[in-house]
Amino acid sequence: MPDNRLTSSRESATFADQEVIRGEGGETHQVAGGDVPVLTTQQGIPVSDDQNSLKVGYRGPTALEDFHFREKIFHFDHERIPERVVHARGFGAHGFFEAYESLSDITRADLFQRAGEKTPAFVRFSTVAGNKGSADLARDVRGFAVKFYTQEGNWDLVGNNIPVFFIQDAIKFPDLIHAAKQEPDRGFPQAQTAHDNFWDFISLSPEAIHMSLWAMSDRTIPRSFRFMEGFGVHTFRLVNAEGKSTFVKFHWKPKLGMQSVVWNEALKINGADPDFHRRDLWNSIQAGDFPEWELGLQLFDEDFAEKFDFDVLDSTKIIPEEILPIRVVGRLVLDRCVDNFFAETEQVAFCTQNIVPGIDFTNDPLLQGRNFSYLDTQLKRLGSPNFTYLPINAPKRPVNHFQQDGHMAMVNPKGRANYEPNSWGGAAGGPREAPDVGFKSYPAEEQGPKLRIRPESFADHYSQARQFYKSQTPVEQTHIADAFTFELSKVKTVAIRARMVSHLLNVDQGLAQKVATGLRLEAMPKPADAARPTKDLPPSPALSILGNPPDTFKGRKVGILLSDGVDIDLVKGLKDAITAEGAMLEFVTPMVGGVKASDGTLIEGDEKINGAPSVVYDAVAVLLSDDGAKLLSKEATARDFVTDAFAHVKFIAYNAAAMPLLEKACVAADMDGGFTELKSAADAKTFITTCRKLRFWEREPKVKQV
Ligand code: HDE
Repeated sequence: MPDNRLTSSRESATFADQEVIRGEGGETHQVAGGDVPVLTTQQGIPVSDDQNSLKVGYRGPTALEDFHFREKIFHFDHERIPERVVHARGFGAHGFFEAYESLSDITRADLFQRAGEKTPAFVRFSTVAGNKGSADLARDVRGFAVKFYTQEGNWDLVGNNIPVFFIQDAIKFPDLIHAAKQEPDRGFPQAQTAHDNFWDFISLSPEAIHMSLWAMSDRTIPRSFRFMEGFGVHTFRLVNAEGKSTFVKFHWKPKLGMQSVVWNEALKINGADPDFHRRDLWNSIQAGDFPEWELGLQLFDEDFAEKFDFDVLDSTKIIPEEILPIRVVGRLVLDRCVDNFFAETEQVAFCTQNIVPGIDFTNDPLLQGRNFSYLDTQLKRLGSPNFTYLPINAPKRPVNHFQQDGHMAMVNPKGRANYEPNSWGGAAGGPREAPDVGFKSYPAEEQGPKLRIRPESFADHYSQARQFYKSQTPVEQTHIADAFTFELSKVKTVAIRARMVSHLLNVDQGLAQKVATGLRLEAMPKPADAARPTKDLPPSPALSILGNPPDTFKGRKVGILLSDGVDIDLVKGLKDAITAEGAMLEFVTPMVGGVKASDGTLIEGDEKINGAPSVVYDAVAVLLSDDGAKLLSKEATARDFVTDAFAHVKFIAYNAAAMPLLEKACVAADMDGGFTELKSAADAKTFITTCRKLRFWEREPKVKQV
């Protein structure tokens, strides 16, 4: 019998697909589902009854001697470890880094020596301010932390998706984070900076203004981890075999280009699917659609550093790509999801101090502080200095040292020698240092008085903020003004709103005016006192997301709303066009069991209409029958599906029969170039080609009046 079903690109998992590996090995016994391992306690004692605790009498108290019950509850009670003090919510995946060329002239780091060499890697993406259980689409910086398991030890490049930071000196980090997280008296708001404490701190810290421009841009509401850039932020050093040092800034460029959502969409995604980003990464890797980034280096010497307008040790500044081009040297591919979230994503410990021979630090005061903080925090979080033995943290090369014992010591070398020098001779004496191959710090010359100062060269806080704003397209500039207006509207203290606007006056008069108007400030404040006047730097086009579109719809997802009786050829044509582009699709149906198409084919639903609002898709299609349109135009969730897609300036495909729904959703009278009518299957290709622009931005001024 022919299989009369049409499914989307997402195959549903069956129970049989799921690998059961818990408790592998040991004795087995027969149950209804087959031969399974015998359930045991942690001590390996076979368990006869896991449903009932041991009681005295039929309705009596539980006996203290019920070791199985006590062990089970005891372990459960201790399942949680402290969440990260920042970047608590994260999602990780495995992959590899592949070098395109040998960089042996610049660095002796092993992973950069041989073209084509692959180094295993683990990446954890995160939000900064929210707690572990917060929502993925918070307006926030994203962490982009990469652990490279090189043949000369682990190198952690613990970066963000924004190339600058809020503060210049690590000593301010606790203040910044306290101000950003929930207010201590009330414990809210969480996972958002739209509150008084945050903007109070920022408005009192001019050094934070540049990063606030980035934070209020669309960079902080990415569509997916897969469509984000990453940055090492600080200036690091690369050191070659001759000991020559070259300064470097690290960049990650997503192969599929950058993409963000719009703010109203972000708010709604958080409700519809708080796991939107992690689900997206998981699904794309499981589907074999492996996310990829290229590693780019900005390389420079002391001479460049001297001549550059800003201090290269100041993490609130970038070096524009137009001044110092990026050299692409390799790619990072994420091709494997974790087997166990806790063991890998939660227990992974990134430390900025983890560098390998050929890579070194600079005196960036933020980096210097980080080098203390990460190791320190891992001890608290993971509970023992032996966290380096956890498989996710262990180097993929042998380790040999004389450190020993401690909580949870899992790798305990044999033999007598636990110190050096010793006179036990040969292998019995244990490892010894190797001056020829071991890590050597770059012998930078340092001297001077001990001072608690901020260098003069760090004093210009506004010029690059202005440059960033000027580098954005008009649509992006509007989003920045809207984001400031939104966040400051949540600030109750009017003086703080005005103080922020006083800084924006030093960035761009027009931006300050838009925000002041948006807030209905009674009077425009005076510009904030500035240590340095704002320079009018030339725009850096590379800083815009919309100015650098991807020109593909690959990796994106279409939501197709269907009803019973839909024309099967239209559905097939659209599915084919989407698949040919390398994009994904989901069928959204009135009932999850699916719809019966015109020819009787069962089209299985991926989502029920109220479980998949259009915010979770990049573009939508509404393909209905006459009866289907009649039904769905009375269904609020179907109307929202269309209204939201329209408001979020998405491309919309429809068939003629769907018009009653478009009318009820109040979009029929405003149909614009973002709509494509699918008269026949051939029109689907036109629709997908149109979707490569990702959004129909021309519509935005028409749907936003306030
Ligand atoms: Fe972090 N940061 N940070 N940070 N950071 C942590 O370490 C810290 C900074 C970044 O997925 C903590 O393991 C200080 C810049 C990422 O596990 C902690 C300062 C950048 C992650 C810490 C900074 C980052 C962290 C908390 C100011 C971008 C998540 C948990 C000097 C270049 C890593 C942990 C993961 C995590 C300290 C500033 C990125 C407390 C003191 C700048 C991606 O140690």
